[in-house]
Amino acid sequence: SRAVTVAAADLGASSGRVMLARVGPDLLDLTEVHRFGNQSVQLGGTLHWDVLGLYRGVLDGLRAAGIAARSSGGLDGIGIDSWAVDYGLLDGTGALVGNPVSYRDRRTEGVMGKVLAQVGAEHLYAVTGLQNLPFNTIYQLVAARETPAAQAARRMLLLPDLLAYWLTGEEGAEITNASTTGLLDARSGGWATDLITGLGLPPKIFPPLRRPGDWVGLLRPDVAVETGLDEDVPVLAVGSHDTASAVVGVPAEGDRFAYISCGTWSLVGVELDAPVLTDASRQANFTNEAGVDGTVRYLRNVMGLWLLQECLRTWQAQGSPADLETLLREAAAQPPFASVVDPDDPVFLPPGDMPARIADYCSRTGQPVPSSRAAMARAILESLAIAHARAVRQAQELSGRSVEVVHMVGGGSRNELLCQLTADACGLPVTAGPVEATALGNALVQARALGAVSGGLSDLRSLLRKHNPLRGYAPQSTRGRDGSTAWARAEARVHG
Ligand code: LFR
Repeated sequence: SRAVTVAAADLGASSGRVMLARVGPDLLDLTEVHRFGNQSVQLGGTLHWDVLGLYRGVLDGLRAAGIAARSSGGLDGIGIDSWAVDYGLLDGTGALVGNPVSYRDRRTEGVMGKVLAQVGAEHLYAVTGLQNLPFNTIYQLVAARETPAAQAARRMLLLPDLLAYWLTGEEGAEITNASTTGLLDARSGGWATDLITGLGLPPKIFPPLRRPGDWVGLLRPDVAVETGLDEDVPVLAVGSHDTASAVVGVPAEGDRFAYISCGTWSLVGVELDAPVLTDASRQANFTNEAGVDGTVRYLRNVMGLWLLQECLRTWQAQGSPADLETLLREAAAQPPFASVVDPDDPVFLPPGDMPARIADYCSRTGQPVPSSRAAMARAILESLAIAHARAVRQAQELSGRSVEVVHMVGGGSRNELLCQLTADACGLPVTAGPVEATALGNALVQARALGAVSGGLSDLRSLLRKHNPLRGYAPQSTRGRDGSTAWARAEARVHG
């Protein structure tokens, strides 16, 4: 089998990138060819994504990828992944109706409660196996059910599928991302039609499903012209939910590992063969999202570095930006456990003045308000470490899988303080890297579909271990099983 050259477009809540990967049986090489910012936009009281800006970023990236790939014989494939749950609606002519809305928009406030009262939380979990987040597609669609855009819709396409549609003209819903909608049946793997009709949503808007590795289609002629690529370059389905691609990109050996895909969110969990649909799992709000190769991503969302990102954005908007590297160095020197928050508190979900919300949380809970930016950063990172450790522990308890190492991947795995604090809080070794696990997972699934590499996830992962420098963090304080350590006491302050 010959090596292939593929473009992996990975869209995150704060930036998008197109990476060029060369993959072969003993080759895995990744270069960034284009990076662009992404920010949601408030418009007329609704928080939108700049979806055309994202599409332009993908086109620019593909053009750059095509140029960079010339020396290796051109591009062999294109794969797209992004964050989950958000979507665009198409009318009967294939035109976008309305601009896609961000999952952080307030239109879903109160909707989850109403839907749960109608269909029953137990029933919903039994059907979908999905954690309840207020922004799941199911709640967004119900919130917008009566709008003219929804009335005009012929199709609902999740964001990576929408971009793939614009590139190829082919409609579909890739399953790893479809599994985050709250409208997919966890057992049958198909759309949960009874649930859909019961909620007054039109079943016809849900496109046929496709799997990672499936052929989506060839570039439209106008797109080929626009990007300078050949028309015969295929778009391939990958784990189009970024977290699904990130989990492929976890360089683990064996199955006794937990992962933390660490970016705007921290997605914390284990990889399983079968879903866990117990009542304890439902109450702990663990999710069974579809992974690549029929695996189950059994995990929980932890609010993640969003808390720090929003602090930085607030300080910047106030005219006194902070330098992240300096801030983290100062945070490392701060006294431990001054104040901790539950990062998953819903007050932290919307965009806005994060330092004020954290200060507020601290005074509400009788803790000192962080007196400096360094103290604020320390409080955030310790709070995340506590939440990481709690989710790793619960994932083991609820699934029966035991964990010997925690893999941190994604942008957050570059944050040495967060990695060390996570190792300490878990009482487990942390292996950090790769930073670009998502793009690597995206590229590996394409390369396998194109026949350049073969085997299961464990084979793809050994390629990752061989070609990526990883960094290890040993836990510096062990967590007593009786819960008497400083970390356990700190956890008790938020989960008393
Ligand atoms: C991470 C992620 C999470 C999903 C959240 C919102 O980027 O995809 O998995 O819960 O974004 O879509």
